[in-house]
Amino acid sequence: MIRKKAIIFGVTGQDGYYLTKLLLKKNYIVHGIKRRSSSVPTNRISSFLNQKNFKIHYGDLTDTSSIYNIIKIVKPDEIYNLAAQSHVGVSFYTPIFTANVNAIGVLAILEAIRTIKKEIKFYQAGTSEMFGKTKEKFQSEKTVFNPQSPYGAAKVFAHQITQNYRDAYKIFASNGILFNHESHLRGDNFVTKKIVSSLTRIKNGKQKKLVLGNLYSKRDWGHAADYVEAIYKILQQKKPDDFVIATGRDCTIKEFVNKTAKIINLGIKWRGNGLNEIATDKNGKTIISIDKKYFRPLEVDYLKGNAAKAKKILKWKSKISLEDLIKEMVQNEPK
Ligand code: NAP
Ligand code: G4F
Repeated sequence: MIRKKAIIFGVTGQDGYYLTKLLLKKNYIVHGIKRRSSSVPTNRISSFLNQKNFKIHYGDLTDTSSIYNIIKIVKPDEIYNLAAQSHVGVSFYTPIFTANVNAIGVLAILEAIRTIKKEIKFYQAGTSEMFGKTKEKFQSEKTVFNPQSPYGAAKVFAHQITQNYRDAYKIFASNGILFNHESHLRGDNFVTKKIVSSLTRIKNGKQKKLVLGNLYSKRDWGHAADYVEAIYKILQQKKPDDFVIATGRDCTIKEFVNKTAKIINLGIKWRGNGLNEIATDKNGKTIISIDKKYFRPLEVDYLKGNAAKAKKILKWKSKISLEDLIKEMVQNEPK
């Protein structure tokens, strides 16, 4: 039996873990690309490191030669580009690095595919951040992009250059437009992980306070394990295309805090507003407060996706509820 070969850029990240697990289960040979500077040991993927169908290569999306060489050596059937400077807030501090990785890095992969082997199928990890400020209640593949950060703007370039290579060179290049998806493997500085970890530590007497930014933006949160199934399906279609992947539910940051507090049985009461808003515990002690430093120069106020196209064509829908996602995150917190 001939096994399919896949390259995953961004293998050490949250989605990298879930996608590797899925592809290994489907009998792929997976070539994961990690940076020299990736954390050692690569915690999320350590369980794959001794599997014979999993191979690691050093590479960096800012180093075009490394991308070219890996693709030339492996000549994979599929490439999944999950690599990015993925933090929207950080992109305001590192805009040029973010653009180099998230925009030019994608072009470098496409150029390598075009010159080495045009039959390689390519997946680009696009994002709901590309919609940015929008008037549309539900965002779909037809919604106009209006990004509000260097991160979002770089991802729009990546999305459009992927479409451009598809049209110009007939490369099987597809974009996912994924809304927020989380898990216990989410990076510590994203808001869901920060809330779950901090409230758990507060409950266990290991932390005094959780400090947050904007409590009132709305996000459409799903589970990463569900979303990598959609990513895989996108590359198994007969023709390349772009798909919104979302749950169709929205929730504010404050509602997420309340749901988490309820799940871990931590009684909290809110009072005040703006920068003075706080939450207290049952003894009246402040356990949540707000700091300006976590606000962004521009905010994306609400995101809620319409994944009807994915449901119809990919036969995909989100299966894990927000409550179950939070429970899974809580259960995996250190005791
Ligand atoms: P993540 O956990 O932050 O992982 C990002 C990955 O990119 C890591 O493996 C990181 O490697 C790698 N990376 C960063 N800079 C790189 C560079 N210069 N060269 C090569 N690799 C580099 O992100 P995620 O949540 O798994 O998301 C995966 C992708 O989906 C990202 O492109 C993100 O922008 C996009 N996305 C995510 C969401 C979401 O809600 N999670 C939604 C929409 C789109 P290191 O370990 O070396 O840092
Ligand atoms: O968790 P966040 O940092 O995620 P954000 O900005 O929505 O981006 C994530 O989802 C995108 C998909 O839409 C991905 F493309 C991207 O790679 C990333 O995975 O922030 C969520 C919301 C924001 O409105 C932010 O202002 O939470 C608000 N927030 C409030 N306090 C905070 C905090 N965000 C963070 N990170 N930290 C806070 O203390």
